[in-house]
Amino acid sequence: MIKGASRDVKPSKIQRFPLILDSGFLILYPMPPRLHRVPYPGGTLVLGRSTVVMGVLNVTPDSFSDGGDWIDPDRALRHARSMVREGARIIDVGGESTRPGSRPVPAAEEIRRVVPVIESLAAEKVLVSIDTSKAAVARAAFRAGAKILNDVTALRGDPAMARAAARAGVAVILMHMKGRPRTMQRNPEYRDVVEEILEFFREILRNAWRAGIERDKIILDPGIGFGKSPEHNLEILRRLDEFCDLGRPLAIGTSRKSFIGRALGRRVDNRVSGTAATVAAAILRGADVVRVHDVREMSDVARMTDLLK
Ligand code: HH2
Repeated sequence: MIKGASRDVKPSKIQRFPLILDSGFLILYPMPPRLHRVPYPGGTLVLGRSTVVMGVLNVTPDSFSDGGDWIDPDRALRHARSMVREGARIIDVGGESTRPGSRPVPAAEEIRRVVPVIESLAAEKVLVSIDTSKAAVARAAFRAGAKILNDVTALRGDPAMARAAARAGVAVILMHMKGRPRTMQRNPEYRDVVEEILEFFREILRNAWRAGIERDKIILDPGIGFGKSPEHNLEILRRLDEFCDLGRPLAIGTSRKSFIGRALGRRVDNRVSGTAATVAAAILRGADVVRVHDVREMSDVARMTDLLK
């Protein structure tokens, strides 16, 4: 129970807790955990009970933290299997880096990288998401067995994407990005970063619905590091609970990102502890899915943090 004068309580908190007025004081009771059932072809992802760990599989030569490590399909598969053993419930397969300054990859090349890996994982009944913003790549990935679309452009990168996702009936992760990867880190500015992302989410939820994507299939992601300064990223994480008011589950990808390196003075291969702190904080403030590279460590963090909610 939280007690305090009404002026101390932010509107977003009031919406989430039933309250009783008691002589000028608010008495706030936490609500039971929110449960979301997110359907995908052939199954349902239940979110809100225990945190879902999404393991990152970058089949790219140039990703910011593991570029080139998994470009060979056999190595990629072995790595995906070990992430599943270590606790990943989703494997997020990507064939194009979106790191700051990166250049787009032709669709045919992206398809060549991701499809064989997705086919093998799907045959092993692994739940796969495809990290792409190109409709042609998404369609090939759905045919190969991917059940979730993870689009860092939130359906704005390719006009054919919304329809491709709606037709396939996949679950969809829609991420906020300000600008484009090539230029997004050049001095990003916001009036209020959380308010602007909330407005963006409201608009893309409407657009997705108009395109025929049911609301219950959508997971939202504020896009840590995508057109944000280190301070913006910290503020998003401090105020993550404000996104819960939209009534959709939240995914978050802080893993090994540069704001952690900046805060701690650590290089990309030495950010596991910093990532752990961000994952725990995000879970306590409402994250349902955590997108991570270090699956063994972050599965422990998630399980332990779930017990502390
Ligand atoms: N971050 C990256 C890529 N895809 N998808 C979602 N939903 N959320 C994220 O935060 C996110 C994402 C960037 O990380 P990574 O894939 O490791 O690097 P790269 O883009 O260089 O391949």
